[in-house]
Amino acid sequence: MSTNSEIHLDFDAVVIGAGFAGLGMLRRLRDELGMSVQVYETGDGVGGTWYWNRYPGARCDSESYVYCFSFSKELLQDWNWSGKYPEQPEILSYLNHVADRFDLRRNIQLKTRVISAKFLEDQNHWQIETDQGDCVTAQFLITGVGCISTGNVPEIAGRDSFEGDWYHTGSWPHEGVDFVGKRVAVIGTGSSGVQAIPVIAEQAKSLTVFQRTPQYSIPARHETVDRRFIEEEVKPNYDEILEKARWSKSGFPVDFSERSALEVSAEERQRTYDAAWDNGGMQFIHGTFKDIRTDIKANDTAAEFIRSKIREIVKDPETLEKLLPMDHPYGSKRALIDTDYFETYNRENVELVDIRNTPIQKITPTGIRTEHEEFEFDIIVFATGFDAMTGSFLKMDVRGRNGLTLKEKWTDGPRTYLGIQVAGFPNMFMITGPGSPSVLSNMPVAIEQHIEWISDFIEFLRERGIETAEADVDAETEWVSHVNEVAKPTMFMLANSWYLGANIPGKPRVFMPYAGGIGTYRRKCCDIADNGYEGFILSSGSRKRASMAASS
Ligand code: N01
Repeated sequence: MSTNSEIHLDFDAVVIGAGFAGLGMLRRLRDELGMSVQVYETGDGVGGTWYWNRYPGARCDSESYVYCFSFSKELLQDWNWSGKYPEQPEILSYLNHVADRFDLRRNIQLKTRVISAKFLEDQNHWQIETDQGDCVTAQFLITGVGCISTGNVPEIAGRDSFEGDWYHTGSWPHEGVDFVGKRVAVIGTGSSGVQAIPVIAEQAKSLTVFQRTPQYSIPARHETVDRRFIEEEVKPNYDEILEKARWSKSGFPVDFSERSALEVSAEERQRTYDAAWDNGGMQFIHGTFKDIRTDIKANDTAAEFIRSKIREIVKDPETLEKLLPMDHPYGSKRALIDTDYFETYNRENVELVDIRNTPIQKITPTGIRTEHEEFEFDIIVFATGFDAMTGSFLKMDVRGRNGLTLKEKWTDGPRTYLGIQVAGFPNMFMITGPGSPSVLSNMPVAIEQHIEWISDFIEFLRERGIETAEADVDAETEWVSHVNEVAKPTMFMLANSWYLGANIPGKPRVFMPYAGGIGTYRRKCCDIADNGYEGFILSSGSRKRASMAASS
């Protein structure tokens, strides 16, 4: 309902997605800013990534005590993780607990996909439509659609002719999959594949892994959580621990090494790598040497160490040869940690097919045919990743000023200011959008930084009666070149990875996340806010707005 002088909006803000980002944003806007908020979520439950990714072995690579929200001291003290790394069912329970504890569900509409969002220029607000027939208006549109949430099932010839069952790791059936007695294929050896393969191998009659790129991976050394560490060292010091994570390079409260791999003796280097391998986890990439991500010679020392470990583990010489990563530096693709990944290839029921040398020709009704062989399967698992960072945005019809679509705007790759806003799309805020550290950080730390910064910005706008905030196109251009500059000297540019969009045929090859570190990025965001939100065009419209009171 609108009149010339007054516009009635359905909501102050619409949030898309009910994962970590959407839940946190809803709580903050509704309970701290008193805004009316509607969340739309495609799934029939909350949880985002952790709702969909239920494949066997799914868990997070961040240690559990830092994979959480930090906004509630009581929540931090009350919640007890059971594993060193949080497992998917437990993360999902945690997010459901958050939804219940903070009474979030009443503003979340499940089983509802946002199909379009249009900025109505004459009225300075967004109109959002869903696949359930909703058509609502809101001053702010906030996306919490996830960075790795639109699955990539490659269009291999004959894919739809397969008569067995097939699954993508990113949309796993809730009732689970029974592999017992089954001949199973897994295509893909990224984070998902490396986690799923050892677990599936234990259950299946046979497992054939189709590998395009061999991986570097470090043992996770997953175990039950160290209760003494949590009760005596973490819980009493949570504030300091989380503050350290917030200003760190990658969202973890760890000390990064200041030593160069090239300035220590070979013995010292070996000792350092051995200790990190034995301790397991991300310490190998963060805590060994400062230059393994920036200097190819330093990187070679780490890469060769990992190859030496793979050689120690894998017994069959032919399989070993296929598993040795030789074509890209360590850490140029997402760093992996695993549980018995390489050991799994010593099992009698596991076979590895190198599809670089013998590409898949087609999927047949009964299995997979490569150039050299025909395989029969009951189940094919696609662990083939995601159309990351932009896929979930471009699935929706998002239109800004002059009817420009986000798809048109991002034809040559995503363009954003801070990974938070897009010029020409006023009042649309992205939580962990392309151009922000997001996937290069422990995700909850990156997500919360955006939730806080965006909601502070919205509060600033509301207090001053400013109707729209919009990234300035020059600020956006500068940010895009800064993101590129920062990525240039890193190893990330030396591999075909989803960070670069290289996994999706036809996707522009652009490095999408900000590689300068979450702490540095946070500082930049704070400075921009302190300078009156420089780089944003702020406009006060002439219309009076009557918005709903905070949701009841
Ligand atoms: O996907 P990926 P993912 N034919 O893109 C192969 C997060 N995550 O789901 O390397 C054959 O990494 C592809 O080969 P190549 C994490 O950020 C976190 O595993 O492109 N193969 C690769 O081997 C992660 O990085 C956690 O040559 C094809 C695999 O499939 C991100 O999600 C757990 C192919 C895809 O690997 C994505 O991980 C899980 C094709 N056409 C995920 N297309 C944890 O925290 C692709 N591949 C533990």
